Amino acid sequence: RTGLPTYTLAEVAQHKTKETRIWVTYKNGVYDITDYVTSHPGGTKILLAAGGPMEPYWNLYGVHKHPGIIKIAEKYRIGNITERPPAESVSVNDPYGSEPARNPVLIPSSKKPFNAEPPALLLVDSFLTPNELFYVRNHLPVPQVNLKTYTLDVEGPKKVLKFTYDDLIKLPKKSVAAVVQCAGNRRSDMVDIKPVKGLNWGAAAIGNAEWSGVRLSDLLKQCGVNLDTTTKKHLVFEGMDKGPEGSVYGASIPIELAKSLKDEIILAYEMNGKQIPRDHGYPVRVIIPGVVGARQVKWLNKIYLSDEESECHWQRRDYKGFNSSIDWHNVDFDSSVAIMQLPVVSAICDPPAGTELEEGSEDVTVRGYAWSGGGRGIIRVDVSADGGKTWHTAELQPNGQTPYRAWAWTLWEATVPLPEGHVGPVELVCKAVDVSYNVQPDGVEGVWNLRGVLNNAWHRVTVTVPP
Ligand code: MTE
Ligand code: MO
Repeated sequence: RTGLPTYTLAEVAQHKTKETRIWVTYKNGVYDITDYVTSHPGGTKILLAAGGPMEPYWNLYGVHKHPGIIKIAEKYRIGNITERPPAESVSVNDPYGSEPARNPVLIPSSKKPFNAEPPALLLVDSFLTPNELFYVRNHLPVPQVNLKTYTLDVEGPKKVLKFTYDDLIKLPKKSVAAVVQCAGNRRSDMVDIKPVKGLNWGAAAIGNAEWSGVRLSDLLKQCGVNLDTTTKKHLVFEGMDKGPEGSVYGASIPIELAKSLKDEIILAYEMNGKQIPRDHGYPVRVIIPGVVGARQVKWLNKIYLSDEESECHWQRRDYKGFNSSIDWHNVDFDSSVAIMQLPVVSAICDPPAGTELEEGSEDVTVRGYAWSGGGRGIIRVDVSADGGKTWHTAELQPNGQTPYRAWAWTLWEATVPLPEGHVGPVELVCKAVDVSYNVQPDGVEGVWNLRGVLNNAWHRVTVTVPP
């Protein structure tokens, strides 16, 4: 439409709240949706697009794919955008020149290598996190893999077997619903205490998917390895993604852990019933349920047993915990243990921080996730709407998991009353208890560490009731 004022994308980006009015773009139109927000059938989710394009969200939710919606939108049109975002130019020498396309809904914390998380609000919509919304944690460029020439090397004591993709998919298929969580999830809450080195993850560097593939034990057997009797000390995995000096991403788990998980470790070629996307390890990644993301090696190239831990930087010089008095001048990475099973954690996903509740709200409905490493199921989640003084027990969504093999997460919901006539800020807090009665620490201070990993402190989110 012509005759309307024009705005730059930067101008649109300044309109994200009711005070400044809420603007979004669709194609080359600018829309002021402030007055539409409260009547949106999808609730406040529409605010995720505030200050930016609607397309990523419309593509996510099929309900928007009908012509009527454009008509509704046109009522709110206030202008046109002056420019299109510049197309990213790629140089031929860029090691990141052949990265996969990504869903624009993901919020990047770094672009090369690509690291991104979805808005946490979207995590609680489904027990299984959709592939295109699953957080991405890459340390290196995504390798280009040709299915026809791909092989997975599995080294036994006497022979090395090379499994092609076709070999793998012919073997019995096993599925497991399991969380993959980065040790750095919720790192951004640690930064307020003291600076940490690492990507500034919010609370969505976690996802829960159904992974399908081949049992590791089946491949090992074919190579003459019996996990029960082996005297080797570590099970080592190598990826295909290479750094500039040729070193590859890799990881290992102690053999005792491999023994206890046994048939549950899978070499997955499917994620939620679809071929694993490139960002998540196409064509094959290992899934070690209950264990930190860093060991779930993607683009799997090689598996072997060893008396030594993986030599990889991210096994030996990273992804370890320290006390809060250790900093970069006195850290000795050899003095700590590589993170494996993660501690119990939970987070509030809905409402997002900063949400304005409805005027006169008498209660607030809070939703989130909880999970613990090692298959320890969640038995309780507590929610507070007064900064942690009083608690309400959340309702746990049934997830079909057994208590000591609960690899998947637990989604929960609680409606918590607010004091009568309350206006102003409300500090929402959640904390979970696992089947071993492990609990979360109340504050970040005690668990702060220089790399900002393992933040499982009570999760706090402040929202407000307008006057
Ligand atoms: N595997 C390879 N080959 N390269 C990597 O950079 N990152 C690890 C792990 N496996 C990584 C990898 C880390 S730290 C995490 S948290 C998970 O993959 C993230 O998995 P996702 O990107 O599928 O969410
Ligand atoms: Mo990670």
